Amino acid sequence: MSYVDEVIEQVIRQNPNEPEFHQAVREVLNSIRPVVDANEEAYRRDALLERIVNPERQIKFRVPWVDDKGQVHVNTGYRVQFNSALGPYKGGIRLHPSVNLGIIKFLGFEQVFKNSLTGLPIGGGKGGSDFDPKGKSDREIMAFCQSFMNELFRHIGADTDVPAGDIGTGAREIGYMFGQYKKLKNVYEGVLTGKGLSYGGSLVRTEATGYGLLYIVEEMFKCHGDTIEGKTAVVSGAGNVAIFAIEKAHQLGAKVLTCSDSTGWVYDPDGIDLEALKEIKLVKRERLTEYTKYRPNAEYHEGKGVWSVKADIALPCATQNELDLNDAKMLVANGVIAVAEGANMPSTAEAVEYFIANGVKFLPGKAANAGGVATSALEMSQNSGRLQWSFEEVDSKLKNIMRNIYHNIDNAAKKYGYEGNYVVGANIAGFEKVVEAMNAQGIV
Ligand code: NDP
Ligand code: 2IT
Repeated sequence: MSYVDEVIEQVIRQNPNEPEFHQAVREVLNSIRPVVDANEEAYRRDALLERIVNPERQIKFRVPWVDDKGQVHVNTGYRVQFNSALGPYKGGIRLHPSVNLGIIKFLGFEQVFKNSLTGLPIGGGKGGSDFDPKGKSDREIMAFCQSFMNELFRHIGADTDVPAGDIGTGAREIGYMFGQYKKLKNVYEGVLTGKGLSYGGSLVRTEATGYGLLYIVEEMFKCHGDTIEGKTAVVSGAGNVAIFAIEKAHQLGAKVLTCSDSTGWVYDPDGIDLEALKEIKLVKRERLTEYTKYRPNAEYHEGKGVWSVKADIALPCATQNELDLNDAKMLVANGVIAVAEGANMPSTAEAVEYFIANGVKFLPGKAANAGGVATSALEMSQNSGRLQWSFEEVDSKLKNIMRNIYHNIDNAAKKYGYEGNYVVGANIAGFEKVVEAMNAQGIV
């Protein structure tokens, strides 16, 4: 049996009931087969793949908090410090009832290679809790965030591990966590990113993932003699990533027809009204059912459905495995040209295979949504230097990073005979840098 297959089998055996982690490991290890085959003897001797798939450290802890009625709740907190070969662990905190160790491990594993692709000095990690922020008062959110930090603070630091936002964690939550960290450690440092602008945040970080997604799509189109201007797009999600992906898509001249949340989706034939969407989601924290009150010509549908709408570009920006083989077939039948993942692993393995087999230009999340964490790393640089860069400066650095990622993954795919396969390109390019750093640092 090949070394890759042995390690995949081992991961499944040793990490039962973690299907998302298995899926992420399978995708990466299958992609890097050409590199592993060329180095099999040395990699086996050094147990390189076993070291890559085992997190350096996993922390699981109790998070007790009191609701507004005086009732005590207990959630579970996680931080998986996956790989520090390239720099301090870096990755978001997900607050969602579906969170479990396997989901945090899949996200942490992906983060290692994504962070490598940014070209910046950041290792990979991820954290979160099964806490559900929906419907909670600000005081309840603060109580949860403070309790979460009461344990997490001893494991993180500006040079150790720097968490940030993800599903359910935005500027409000980061603010409460930062305040509690400072209180407990008596240190004012860039221990979290995605901070508010008044206390060390970076301009463009809020927009970075969505903007970066469109910058890499733009570069890919440019290299194929095409542009985003005049194209139609379907977007899923209505959170941080989706909103700013829609904003940049509109700025670049595309028309975005859809967005969604966990209860339903919106089709707006005139293009999503961003003012309305921001008001509903960022200001009022309401459901998408409200959208048609602002836009009577739009349609609201319960459940899932954005992938049934005909468009040139599809941008899944909600969550893992939200786009399956049937969705991929509908998109291809409707003539989709490009799919770029704003979310982490939103397409199932079968969907990805179908896109690639049908000549769709497919940009995987670890490349396409890397603009968020890249701008987090720029926030870390500004914090270390006690500086604040202008919007234009950060935005132009972000644009360059996304262009470089595109060329890096495109070249890696070509080098190994997989031209146009950006999944293989991203995994190989991300992997090679991590391996070089791990080899240089010895068996640790
Ligand atoms: P938000 O919490 O801001 O928004 C998430 C959006 O996705 C919401 O509209 C939410 O709907 C929807 N959603 C979440 N879970 C589900 C689900 N199980 N089924 C259907 N819809 C769902 O998160 P972000 O925008 O920050 O994150 C979106 C994705 O992007 C995630 O995969 C995240 O890991 C990834 N990502 C985020 C980055 C960042 O900088 N924030 C960087 C890189 C990747 P509802 O509100 O109804 O739950
Ligand atoms: O998945 C991701 O890359 C993020 N949620 C952002 C992580 C970060 O540290 O900014």
